[in-house]
Amino acid sequence: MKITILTHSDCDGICAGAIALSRFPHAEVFFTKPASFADDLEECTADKIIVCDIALTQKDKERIMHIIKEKPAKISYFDHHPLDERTKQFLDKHIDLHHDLNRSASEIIYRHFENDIPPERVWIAIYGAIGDYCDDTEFVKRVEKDWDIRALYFEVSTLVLGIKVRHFESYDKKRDIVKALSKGLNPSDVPGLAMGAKEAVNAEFDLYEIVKKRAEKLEHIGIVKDLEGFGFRGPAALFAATVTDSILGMSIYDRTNHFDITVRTRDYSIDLNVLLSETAEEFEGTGGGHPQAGGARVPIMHLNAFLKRINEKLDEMIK
Ligand SMILES: [Mn+2]
Repeated sequence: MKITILTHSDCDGICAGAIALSRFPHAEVFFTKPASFADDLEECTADKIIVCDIALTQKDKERIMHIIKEKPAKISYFDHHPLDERTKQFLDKHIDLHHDLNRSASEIIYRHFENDIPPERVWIAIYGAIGDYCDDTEFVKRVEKDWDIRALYFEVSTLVLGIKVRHFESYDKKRDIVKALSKGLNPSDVPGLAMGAKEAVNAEFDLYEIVKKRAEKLEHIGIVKDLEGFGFRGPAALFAATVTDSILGMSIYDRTNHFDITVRTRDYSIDLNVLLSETAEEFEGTGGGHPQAGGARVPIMHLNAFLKRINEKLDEMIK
């Protein structure tokens, strides 16, 4: 039986993929992303397909449901991105669905396969959870106590930061990481990854200095625009909040007809997924993500109104 793992290429996706590969060592591993998932799923010829950490976009949802209906393959889907009720019901009926908004994809898939893989693979679940800011769960808090958490933090930092450097940009290099983790190796065992993490952390501290000079405050939002180094949008957004002492930070890029906005918050009582998806929609844009890490695309002409509306909503929230 041919088994294919389709997973996301960020830390959580790599870890979830490694857990799947640990369970099915002969499977093929392919990386995908929300924008290309429909094509990748359609082209997949495996008898069994395991999908991890891929959000279903509004745009492709109907097409994906159609593909699922037509495909004879057994599909398992492990994910934590928002899913509307109708799509969820469809998936529940037609595929093996494991969905939970409050846990990382890595935790979801680990808990599903935990009796069929070595117990030490729980480390990978913890790396994925921390990498996606989803470690504040009862499960992660409990298992973290079984290990030297400082060593685990070293490993997750190696992975999260190491994959940011050019050497690990390619899917082939990321697949090597998935294979290594699935066999019980740690991120720091992957040749070059720890040095890559050091390189990335240097770049991140340099970025902090740049953000400190360039960030501007617009009421509750710290903003940096068009920074060089597109790969550090999350930290840039967070630093913009920090250096301006704002609730929210945004890293904004001009994309000719729209703005690409990465958002982080320092106030964990705010749900960025809800805030960004609802507000972006008011201005003909799209937005969303996770409670503490999100993004939006907003048409050029609506940016100021979008920011004003976010500030109004934050005013209400902090009252
Ligand atoms: Mn994830």
